[in-house]
Amino acid sequence: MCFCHCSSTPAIAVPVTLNGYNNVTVFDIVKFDYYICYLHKDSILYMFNLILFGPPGSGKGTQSEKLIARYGLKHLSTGDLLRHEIASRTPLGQEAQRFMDKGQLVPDEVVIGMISSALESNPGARGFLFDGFPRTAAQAEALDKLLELKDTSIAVMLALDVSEEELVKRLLKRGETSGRSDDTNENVIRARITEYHNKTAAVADYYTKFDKVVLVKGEGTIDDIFAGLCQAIDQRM
Ligand code: B4P
Repeated sequence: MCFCHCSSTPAIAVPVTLNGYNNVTVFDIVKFDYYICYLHKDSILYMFNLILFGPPGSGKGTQSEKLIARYGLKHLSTGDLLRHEIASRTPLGQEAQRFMDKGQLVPDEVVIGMISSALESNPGARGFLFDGFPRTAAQAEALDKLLELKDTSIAVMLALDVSEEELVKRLLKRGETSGRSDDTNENVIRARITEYHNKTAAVADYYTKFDKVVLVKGEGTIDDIFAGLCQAIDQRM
């Protein structure tokens, strides 16, 4: 089969090796012209990594579930990873709980180590959705370096915009049923929001320098917010 000057997607799939990647099928090749190939965005070679950013209770976890279902990304939530460690009563979990119960961020080295292992254990991912990470400038720099080792980078940071009163209302409501100790006490919730302003908001400044931040309205129905996020992603893909 001749690949040269082929300008449309071929009709049959033939495993080939491209740039060291095995089993790339010709379905992945939308144009193959004089050894220059352009790969379709659905190709297994194209990684799309995004950060879902926002204060506690802004809906990162809620929207992440919908986004990974639509875009086939691997979901990495540091909050979920930490809660898993706590539930498994590991030394790391016990250390993390002391910070989380006070509404404070867990030390950088702990969460960076967790994300590094999670990236290592997902070598075939077509892209990652980072939920609740990075939360400090040091975490952002570490993430960039980890992705660089994989020859990839962050494509976009989607920042959910929600007022403080709405955040407190949502988290107290979740605390009625979630069993999460950091959601039941208003003082702890406000401490988390203060921690966000003191340490996490700067992460948006970091990615703004690279023109990667898109602000998305985070109040309204879950479906409307999801539509806003999808629109921002589709423009960057
Ligand atoms: P996380 O688990 O990341 O969670 P979160 O900030 O509390 O909430 P999220 O924004 O995901 O809100 P959700 O969708 O659930 O962090 C927990 C703690 O872990 C942190 O305080 C910190 O101590 C530690 N931690 C995590 N990552 C860390 C890191 N990188 N470095 C250091 N420490 C770290 O939504 C909240 C509620 O709102 C839900 O009940 C939901 O149903 C509701 N909701 C969502 N969208 C809504 C909408 N549109 N309208 C009404 N309600 C809505």
